[in-house]
Amino acid sequence: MRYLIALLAAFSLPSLYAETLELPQGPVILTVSGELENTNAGDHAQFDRAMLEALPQHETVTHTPWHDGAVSFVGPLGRTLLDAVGSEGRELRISALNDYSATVPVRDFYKYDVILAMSANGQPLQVRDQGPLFVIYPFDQASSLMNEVTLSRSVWQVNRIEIE
Ligand SMILES: Nc1nc2c(c(=O)[nH]1)N[C@H]1C(S)=C(S)[C@@H](COP(=O)(O)O)O[C@H]1N2
Ligand SMILES: [Mo]
Repeated sequence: MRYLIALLAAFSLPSLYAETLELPQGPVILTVSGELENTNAGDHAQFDRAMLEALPQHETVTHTPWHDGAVSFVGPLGRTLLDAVGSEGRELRISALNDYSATVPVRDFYKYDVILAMSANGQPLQVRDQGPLFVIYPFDQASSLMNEVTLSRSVWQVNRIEIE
């Protein structure tokens, strides 16, 4: 009997972890597609602002080439988002409202505390100030990040991530 229970537990646990995402209630600001397990809109994962704010938040205080002085950015870590959607990929195609896009290795999100910034100095990032989402690397923690490759991966006005 104990074996049977262990066996049942072993087979039912994985389905508990194949999470379903809640449905966005407000405007969708981010759509994640591609190699992911947890979806809520066909084979995509859609997020409104509240869903992204409900994820654990991370603060990065850093200078950037686009701001005067150090700025406090807050948003979910990139790897937190990848966990939330059950990412199974190695590369991210991160696209912006203006159709700019960059390919970012998933590795970057584990090696560095890269966030999807939703606010700067306590103010929500509006589209006019490069929101609603801005990929922010912790430049001040590792000055080697201030290079053309990382800058090109610092996509602002992000609205889509394709996991490859
Ligand atoms: N949405 C968006 N993000 C972007 C870009 C862009 O054109 N649109 N340019 C990228 C590139 S190639 C670089 S080097 C940096 C710096 O761009 P800037 O020199 O125009 O400020 O932002 C990156 N993020
Ligand atoms: Mo660039």
